[in-house]
Amino acid sequence: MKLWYSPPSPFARKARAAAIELGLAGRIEEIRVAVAPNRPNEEFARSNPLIKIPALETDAGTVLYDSRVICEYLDALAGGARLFPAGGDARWDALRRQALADGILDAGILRRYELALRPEALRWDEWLAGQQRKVELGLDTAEREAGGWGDAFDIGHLTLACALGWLDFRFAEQNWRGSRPALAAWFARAGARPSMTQTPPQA
Ligand SMILES: N[C@@H](CCC(=O)N[C@@H](CS)C(=O)NCC(=O)O)C(=O)O
Repeated sequence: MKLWYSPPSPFARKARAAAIELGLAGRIEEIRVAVAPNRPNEEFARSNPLIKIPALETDAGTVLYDSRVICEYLDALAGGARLFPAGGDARWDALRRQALADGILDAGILRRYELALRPEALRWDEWLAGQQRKVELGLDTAEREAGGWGDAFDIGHLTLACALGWLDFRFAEQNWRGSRPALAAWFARAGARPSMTQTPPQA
């Protein structure tokens, strides 16, 4: 299998960390690719028409995207029901948690693009604040839940760990831990897993 990724990408990290959790990393060749919404990578577009990472080419030659599909594919390849509970409340809880963490990342990445790519004169402060509100409310929700997670680690926890690691990487000055002690304590444990320590975001 081939995985298109870039070192800072939290969504690509989801796929890389899932592969490690599932014992599949050795079967994946990682291909580094540069993407940015203002510079469409036309060569990569031939593999993923959305021109986003991650994308995974299976051994059968099918290209899968996005991170949610790739992670669930890897889970199935590893026998199933490892990161994605098979059914019942546990499944909906894990998928909802994944959506929460993906949503934190979506809002955070839109802010990152606005701040890093859009010319300063064209920035829209209310829009930036609206995205930040989503990040804060998402983190507050995780804070209320984190005390009950123990050492469970499903796709929702994995995604949240990627999101928190990315916030530390891109927006450390926001100090998300400041008002969220339960989430901070959880992340201190989750972030120590090999799947996390082997995939830190890098510039
Ligand atoms: N929902 C997608 C989001 C992927 C995504 O936004 N990836 C970013 C990098 S972290 C990207 O490729 N951005 C390029 C662009 O937006 O053009 C997923 O879960 O894979």
